[in-house]
Amino acid sequence: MSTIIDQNLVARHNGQLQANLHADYDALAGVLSRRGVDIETLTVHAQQFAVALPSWGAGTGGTRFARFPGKGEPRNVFEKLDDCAVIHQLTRATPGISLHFPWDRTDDPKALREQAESHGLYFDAVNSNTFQDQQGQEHSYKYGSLTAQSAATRAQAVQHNIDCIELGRALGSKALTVWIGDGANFPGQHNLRGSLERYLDSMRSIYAALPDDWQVFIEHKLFEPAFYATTIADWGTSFACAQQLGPKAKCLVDLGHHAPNTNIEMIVARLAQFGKLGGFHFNDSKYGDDDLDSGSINPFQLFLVFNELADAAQREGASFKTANMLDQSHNVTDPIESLMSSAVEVQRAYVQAALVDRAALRGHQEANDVLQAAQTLKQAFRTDVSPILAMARQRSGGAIDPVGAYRAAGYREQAAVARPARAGASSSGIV
Ligand SMILES: [Mn+2]
Repeated sequence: MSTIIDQNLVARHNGQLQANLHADYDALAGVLSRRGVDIETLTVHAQQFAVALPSWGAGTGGTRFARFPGKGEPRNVFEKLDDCAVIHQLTRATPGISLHFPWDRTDDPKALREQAESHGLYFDAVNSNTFQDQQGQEHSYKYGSLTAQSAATRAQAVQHNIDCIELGRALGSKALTVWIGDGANFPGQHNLRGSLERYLDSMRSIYAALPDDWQVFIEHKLFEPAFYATTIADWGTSFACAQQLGPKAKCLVDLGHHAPNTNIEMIVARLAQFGKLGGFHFNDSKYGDDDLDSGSINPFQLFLVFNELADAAQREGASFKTANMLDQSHNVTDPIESLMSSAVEVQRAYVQAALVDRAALRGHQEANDVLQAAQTLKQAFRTDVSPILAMARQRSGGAIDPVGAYRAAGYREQAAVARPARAGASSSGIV
């Protein structure tokens, strides 16, 4: 596997942190051992974790008000791939990349796939985009895409999704994620039921184009850009549509796409129970679809989501799988640093969830010992598993301190020289 940052530099950086890591790891091993937990099992578990990177997260996203680009931002999908390779090299937790078309469209998918494979990367779900108009496009999506009143507009949106499947096939992807901004800004703007009927009709055509080993993920979002009634606004609508479409259709949960205080872990449990949990877009939010770094606002919620995933995995065994992806927009940080930090935070929740004593939890639940049940979860959440994560990274060839190693390597400074900014070259956004 070829690496972008010199592995000797990573090894030297790790060397400086080695002694402290071993001391912390040994101390944690002792704590866990008193609880009957083997730290080595958890470290192997951590090494198996993977979350895919959003190609669009490699650049500065901006808000509805402004975008303040950073230095050395990737200007095309090949440069995005390089940044993703750096993130994976240092974290060893992000081997997948989720592309967004047409932002990441390439006429040479073979070259893109070869570049990815040379860095040990693969392509996770591909995302279609019918929430904005592209240059030269015949029909506008101003009044909707898959739900548009105009049959020609709907057909164009369906064809774009089919094109995404074709390009995804060439890249080795196995899933298409569909998020639409369709909806209404005014009561009466459209017929609420008619809009969903047109959506289902369009999705049936997309579903029919899926290869046998593919899935389609329906991503719901409460509001924005439609501020009165979004067609696919909630998990109930998403679930109903996935049921209507068939076994290859599943629901995708973006953590930021719910009303404040929504019990997202319960949505996860429901979708898992009924076999319709397809995957995630991880991020965090305070007010709405803020697309903040994962775990930066509400790490307990992230832990509780993974607690449900651990429960589902225990019930269903190896057949239980979800497509896990990050989906963030970085406005004030270096996107590479944010994505590395987020990958580690999601991995942290994954390991903490594995620490939950499920037999004890079940016992407390059955005995109605509410306090001890809550404490069982809290004990796992309160455990600082950082030494396990760092050890897992190091053993897999990554960095004990990914952000520290990244800064020491001077990657951003080199990218700033190699990638002079071009007007309009960035393709990042909030999705
Ligand atoms: Mn998303």
